[in-house]
Amino acid sequence: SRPVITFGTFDLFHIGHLNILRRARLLGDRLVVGVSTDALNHRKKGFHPVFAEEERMSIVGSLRYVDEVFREESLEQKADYIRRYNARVLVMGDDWAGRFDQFRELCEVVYLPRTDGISTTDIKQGIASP
Ligand code: C2G
Repeated sequence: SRPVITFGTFDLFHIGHLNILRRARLLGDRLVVGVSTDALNHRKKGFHPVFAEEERMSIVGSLRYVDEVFREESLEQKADYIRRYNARVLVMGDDWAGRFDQFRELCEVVYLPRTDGISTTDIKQGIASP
């Protein structure tokens, strides 16, 4: 089998999120998604996501492209997660290009182009200042 793994916050779930998960799933026969915890986001970005981790995990876990979700507790545990889920491919959007190249000794690493013109940050700004 050929499990694919990817990671993200997936806050205010939008079409860019759906596109990358669909394309990630096509690179293997099973997709496992690490959803960043509220605490990890707070550490990483300095604020909490709009939607709580339980809600973000439920949304991502209910998609037809997604076979399994787990909590991504720390950015530094990627190698552990790759091994635990026996991932053959790590997929990230190309905003992360080059950042995960060290995992090429464990699995393939693929950066997919992001969907243009949409982001959680833009959605939040659009709602705040219509
Ligand atoms: N994404 C995309 N197109 C967009 C927006 C996001 O392809 N318009 C992709 C990102 O490149 C990422 C995934 O969707 O691969 C999730 O994006 P975020 O929720 O912003 O997650 P991020 O903060 O990048 O978290 O360990 C890494 C982190 O957990 C990644």
